[in-house]
Amino acid sequence: MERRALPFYEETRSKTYAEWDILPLLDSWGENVIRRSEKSGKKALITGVTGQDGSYLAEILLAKGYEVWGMVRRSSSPNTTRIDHLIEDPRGEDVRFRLVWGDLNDASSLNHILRSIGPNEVYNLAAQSDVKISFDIPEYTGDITGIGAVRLLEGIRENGLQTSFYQASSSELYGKVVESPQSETTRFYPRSPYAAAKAYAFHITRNYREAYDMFAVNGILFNHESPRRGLNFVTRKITHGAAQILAGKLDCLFLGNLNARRDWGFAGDYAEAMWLMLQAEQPSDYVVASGETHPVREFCALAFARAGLPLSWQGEGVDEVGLGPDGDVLVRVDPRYFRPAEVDLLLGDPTKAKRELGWEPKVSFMELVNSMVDADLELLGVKALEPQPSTAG
Ligand code: NAP
Ligand code: F7E
Repeated sequence: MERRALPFYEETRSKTYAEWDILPLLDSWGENVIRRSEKSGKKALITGVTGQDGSYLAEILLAKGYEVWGMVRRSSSPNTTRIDHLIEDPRGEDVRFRLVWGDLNDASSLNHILRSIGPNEVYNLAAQSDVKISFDIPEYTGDITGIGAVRLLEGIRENGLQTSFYQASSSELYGKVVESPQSETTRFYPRSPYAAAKAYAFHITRNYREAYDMFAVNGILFNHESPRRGLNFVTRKITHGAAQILAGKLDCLFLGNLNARRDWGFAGDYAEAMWLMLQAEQPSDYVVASGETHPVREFCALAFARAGLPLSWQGEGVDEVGLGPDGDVLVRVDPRYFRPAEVDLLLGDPTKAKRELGWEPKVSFMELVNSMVDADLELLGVKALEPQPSTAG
């Protein structure tokens, strides 16, 4: 019997991610990840299922035969766009993907969810995840991104559940880095309210492992991106911006610190690492990274070139501009996007995850850039310009 998707909300949407996001990229990433396999008998709860990572993880777990429960918070407009393609009629038989209302700031909802589902695995991906915005709403960020983790851990402990717990820790913990590359033994130096909140969540997760013998682990994930990345993060802002310029909807893209360097990978690969961590014999914390670092300027140049808008850079500091093939200014610096304290360089060492978990990323940096640009061009219904003749030589 063919399954009929029923939106979580009593509304219909014209376009879902499924229509444009399952790109050739995924050919190199894995099989059609949405296809389900035989039931594994395992139940997983994902907080943050509506986010970038939550949507990939849900696909991966469904493909592995899990029954997947996603926690969704109330919002005034639909926030399930990334998972609409997974939603089924809850009245159907053998429903494998279910959504429940809850919020990381509401312990009673978390306790109720944990008690009634009794999951084998909990993936805590929910967070106020925007570093820049965390300077504007520091207390809220501490409550959700930090204290939220202990609300879940307590819920598991108090309900006497035998549940493995994954905490979405972050390379932002390294902040003003004390060494490069950063590994599991590198000292933390948080540089934002977001990173300070993640530091609390990291340590409380480790503490529950040691104090209560829980299978509770931290994945210290470096930046990971995809066509599903939020528009306020720099990679997606750039790829969407290039597409908007081609569509005639934007004249110039304004960015912040072009010199910041990040270790970027593909979110689908990183979601696979989350699952691997909970299958390990012993609970431990792992760095997940590509082992390469690139400046924002380079990501921007590659993305614009993919769109057929090769840039040449002129000027310095806040006066630096990226000129398009016709000499138009397509990229400018706007200090409003600078942060009160910046993380200048991140470069991860994923040796432990590769050795102990057998984790290997399948999508390269160039494939990531290209797939994000291609997805945004398709989303906005435009094509890349023909490659321009080289002016060099
Ligand atoms: P994201 O796209 O911003 O998703 C965040 C998720 O958290 C969304 O589902 C959001 O719901 C949910 N959420 C926010 N506040 C909540 C609350 N009070 N109660 C319940 N849910 C709430 O983030 P992501 O990129 O997928 O990242 C997933 C996790 O990994 C986050 O914890 C992030 O901090 C961490 N992390 C991310 C990266 C990265 O490069 N992506 C690297 C390291 C660590 P709405 O959809 O309703 O907003
Ligand atoms: O910034 C610089 C900015 O916002 C990357 C989150 O998922 O990864 C993410 O945090 C860099 C920074 O990501 C703009 O200053 C320049 O140096 O894409 P981002 P992030 O802050 O690294 C970590 C691992 C997480 O854990 C977080 O949850 O790019 N940058 N110009 C800009 N950044 C933004 N957002 N916008 C700009 O215009």
